[in-house]
Amino acid sequence: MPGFDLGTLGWNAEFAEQLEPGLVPGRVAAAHRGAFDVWTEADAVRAGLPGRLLHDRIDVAVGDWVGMGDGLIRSVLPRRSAIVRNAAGLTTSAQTLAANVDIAFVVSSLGPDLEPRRIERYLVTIWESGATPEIVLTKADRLEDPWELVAEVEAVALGVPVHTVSALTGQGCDALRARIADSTTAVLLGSSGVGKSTLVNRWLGSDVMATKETREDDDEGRHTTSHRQMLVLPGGGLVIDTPGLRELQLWDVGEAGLDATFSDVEELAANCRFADCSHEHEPDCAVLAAVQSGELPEERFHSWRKLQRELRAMAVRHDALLRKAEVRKWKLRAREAQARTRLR
Ligand SMILES: Nc1nc2c(ncn2[C@@H]2O[C@H](COP(=O)(O)OP(=O)(O)OP(=O)(O)O)[C@@H](O)[C@H]2O)c(=O)[nH]1
Ligand SMILES: [Mg+2]
Ligand SMILES: [Zn+2]
Repeated sequence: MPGFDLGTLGWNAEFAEQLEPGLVPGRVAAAHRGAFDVWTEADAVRAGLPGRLLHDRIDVAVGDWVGMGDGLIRSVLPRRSAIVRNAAGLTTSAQTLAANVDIAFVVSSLGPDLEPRRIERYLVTIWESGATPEIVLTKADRLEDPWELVAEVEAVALGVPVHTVSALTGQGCDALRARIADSTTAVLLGSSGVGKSTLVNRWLGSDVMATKETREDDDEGRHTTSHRQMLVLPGGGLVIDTPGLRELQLWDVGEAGLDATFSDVEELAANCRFADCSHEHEPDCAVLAAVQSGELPEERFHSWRKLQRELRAMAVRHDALLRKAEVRKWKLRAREAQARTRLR
């Protein structure tokens, strides 16, 4: 396979400064089990990680810029943005869905399964990531009049653009494509079956990504795309197609994403009598007053509270894990010191 022009992949002076001398820059285009497709100036290679990085459980994601040496990934350059979720499972661990992304498209299909609450959750994660969210509503052709649903989404979007498209008729597809500028990277995130890969294929002008065969509506939910894949769009720009996410568990302990997604609630809260108002029972609580008057929809208020609780719980668990790791390190050091004195 021929090589790539790094500039069109988004390489810039900032990244170049971070690269250790002697290493060759490359961008991770796909992640497979234990191996990565890396695009460099010379070619596209399948590369693994050296034992040291494996041991450190280093997190390599599609979109990462890496330093290559002897056919292995030697280093991961600091990210400009990273979309991180809590990996499903018993323990909390971060999983980077995509790195160095400029725009994150939150994709849902227009229909009965459309869930504004799920979109809110995505927005919190993306605002936290450093990328800019935009909302994409697909399969506009299935509805006579999608505008009521679109309005419901716009109500949770607060200044985030909402695009309505149909990959079947082509409606809105070119306008959406135009959002991805030269040398910038977009990622498509959303449930399985909403039409992410169909959209990518339309932009590429050929069926590069496998899509679901049937157009049965009740077929949504089973995965067709199996791994995250970065693609170069004709005319410039990059897009990362991802397998459908069943759920998006929040990660990161900051509240920046929450504040950005719920700036309407934050604005109200600024008018509460007490600066540390919990918005539960305090007198002159502007948030509760807005819920009572109907200015702030009750569901949105509950959704905000729920996400807030989730972030707090995560922060606490995070702290506990850190403390445990510290204690373990301490004990180990004490034992080593003991062993040394015994040897003397
Ligand atoms: N009617 C209609 N069907 C569409 C549209 N876009 C996609 N589909 C159909 O929806 C189904 C799922 O599309 P995919 O592109 O495979 O969905 P996906 O989001 O990539 O799914 P995963 O890879 O599993 O995450 C396919 O049968 C598509 O033909 C659209 O705009 N209108
Ligand atoms: Mg797909
Ligand atoms: Zn209050």
